[in-house]
Amino acid sequence: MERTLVICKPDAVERGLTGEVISRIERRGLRLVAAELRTITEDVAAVHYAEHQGKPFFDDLVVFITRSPVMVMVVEGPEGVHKVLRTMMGATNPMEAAPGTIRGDLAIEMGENVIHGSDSPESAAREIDIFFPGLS
Ligand code: DAT
Ligand code: MG
Repeated sequence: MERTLVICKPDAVERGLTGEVISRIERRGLRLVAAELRTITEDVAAVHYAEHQGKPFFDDLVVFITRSPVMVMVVEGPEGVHKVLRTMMGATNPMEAAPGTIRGDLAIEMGENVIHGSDSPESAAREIDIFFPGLS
């Protein structure tokens, strides 16, 4: 089994889409290990998005992810679950996300793309430890 970190971003919570996102994850056969509505601080955002520090969109990303509560979740499934989640999420830019994916069905703007999912098992372990220490 493998665990990955998923975040329903502020736009998703504001639009009442957390149920839709969680429902898709559960219907796929994946299991929630932890889930909590939290407001991410600037410091935690900077650690979580450390790989993007210095990029032109970094400041906007931090403003966005800290603007209102998010639903942070640890999701468990078979080995490779992070890839399953990434496939379900669709492309980073919702304009390019395939229909049937979460972003392809529920989003249109790059800056408001509904969901975060870890991009590797190493990222998953690092990110889970930020939000739910001990659960990776
Ligand atoms: P993903 O969320 O698909 O893992 P990422 O890790 O490359 O994508 O980027 C994190 C978030 O930053 C992404 O969800 C939206 C934003 N972002 C990425 N690239 C961007 C860009 N070129 N312009 C504006 N925002 C961007
Ligand atoms: Mg990423």
